[in-house]
Amino acid sequence: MNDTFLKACRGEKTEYTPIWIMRQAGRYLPQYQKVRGKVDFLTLCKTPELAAEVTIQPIDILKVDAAILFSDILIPVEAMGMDLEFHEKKGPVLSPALRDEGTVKKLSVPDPEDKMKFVMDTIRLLRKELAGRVPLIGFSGAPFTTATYMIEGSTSKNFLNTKRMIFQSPDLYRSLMDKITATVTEYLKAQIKAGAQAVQLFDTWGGIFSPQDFRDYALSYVKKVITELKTWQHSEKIPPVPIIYFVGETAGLLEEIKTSGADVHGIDWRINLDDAIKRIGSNAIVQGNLDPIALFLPQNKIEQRVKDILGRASSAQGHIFNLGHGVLPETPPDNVIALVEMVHNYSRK
Ligand code: 1CP
Repeated sequence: MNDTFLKACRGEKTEYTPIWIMRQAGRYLPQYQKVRGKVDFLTLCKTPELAAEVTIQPIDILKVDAAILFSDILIPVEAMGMDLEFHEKKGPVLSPALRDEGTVKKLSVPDPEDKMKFVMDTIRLLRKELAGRVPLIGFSGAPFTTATYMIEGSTSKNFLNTKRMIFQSPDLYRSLMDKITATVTEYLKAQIKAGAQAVQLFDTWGGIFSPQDFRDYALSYVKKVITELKTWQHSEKIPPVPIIYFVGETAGLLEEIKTSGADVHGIDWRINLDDAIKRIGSNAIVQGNLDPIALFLPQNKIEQRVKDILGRASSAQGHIFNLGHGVLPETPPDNVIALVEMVHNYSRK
C-alpha cells in the first residue's frame, strides 16, 4: 500500500517525495504503442480493459507513486454533443466549432454514468486491479481549456476565436461556460464516486490571459467547480479527495491561482519552485516542475536538476514531483525510469 502521494497532497510528512508524470501513459512507451497499434485512440479510451491496461503500464515500468486514468479532456465534450475525432497530425478536431447561440444552445449537460459510463467502468476496474498498490488520479479539463477546443474546433496558437467571443459576445461565452462548468462538476463527482482518490483539473491554456482576464474568464469557473465538489463531499460525508489545479505558464498568474481553493497547485518550469512557493505562501502544496525536455539531457545532468528542484521544494508544506507539462512522445523511456529512481533516492530522509 503506497499512499505517499495522497499524504503529500494533504501536506503530511512522507518518507520520500512522491512522483508521477503528466501523460505518463503514452506514445514514448513501446508498451503503449503496442496496445495503441491495435485500436484507434478513442476506442482505447472507451474500452475499459485496454484503458486500464495502459493506465497501469507506467506503474510497472516507471515505479511512479500514482496512476492517472487513461482518457482525454475532450471525452466530456463529445458527451455534451459535439463530434470528436483525433487525427494523427492535426490532433483533436471538434465540430461544428461553437461560434453562435444556436450551436451553444444545442449542447447538453450529460449524465456521466449514462454518456461516459466507460470512464467510470475504467475507474472501477482500475481500483480492483491496482488493489491499493498506488492511488488513482481522475481528471478533467478545466472549463476554460475545454472551451478553447470547443470554440476553436481544434488546438490553436493565439486563440483568436475564443478571445473574440469573450470580448465581443460575453453573454454567449458565459452561457457556454455555465454548461461546461456544470458538466465538469458532475463528471468529477462521478469519477470520485467510482473510486478516483484525487482529481486534477488541467488548465493547459490558462496562461494566454492577463491576470485580470484569467481571473474573470478562467479561474472564476474553476472556483465554482472546486467549491461545489468540496460542498458535495462534505454533505455526502465522502472523505476529502485532494484536488490538484494545473495551469500552463503559471508564473504571471500565481497570485490568482493560489486563490483557486485547490489543495495542490501544479507549477510549470518557467519559474523556480522556491519562488513559486514564496508567492503561494508557506503552507503551499505544490506539484512540479522539471522541464519535460530536460529528460533529453544525459542522466548526470538530469540528476543535478532533480537535486535542485528537491532543494527548492524544501520550503513547501508538501511536494509532489512531476514535470512542468506532459512528457513528449520522443522522450527516452530509460531517462524517465531513471528520473523516478533519482527522486525517490535523493528525497529519502
Ligand atoms: O495517438 C495517441 O495515442 C493520442 C495521443 C494522446 C494521448 C496519449 C492524446 C491526444 N491524449 C492522450 C491521453 C491524455 N490526455 C491523458 C492520459 C493520461 C496520462 O496523463 O497518462 C491526459 C491526462 C490527457 C489530457 C489532455 N488532453 C490535455 C491536458 C494536459 C496537457 O498535456 O496539457 C490536453 C490539452 C489534451 C488534448 C489533446 N489530446 C490529444 C492531443 C493530441 C491533444 C491536443 C494537445 C494540443 O492541443 O496541443
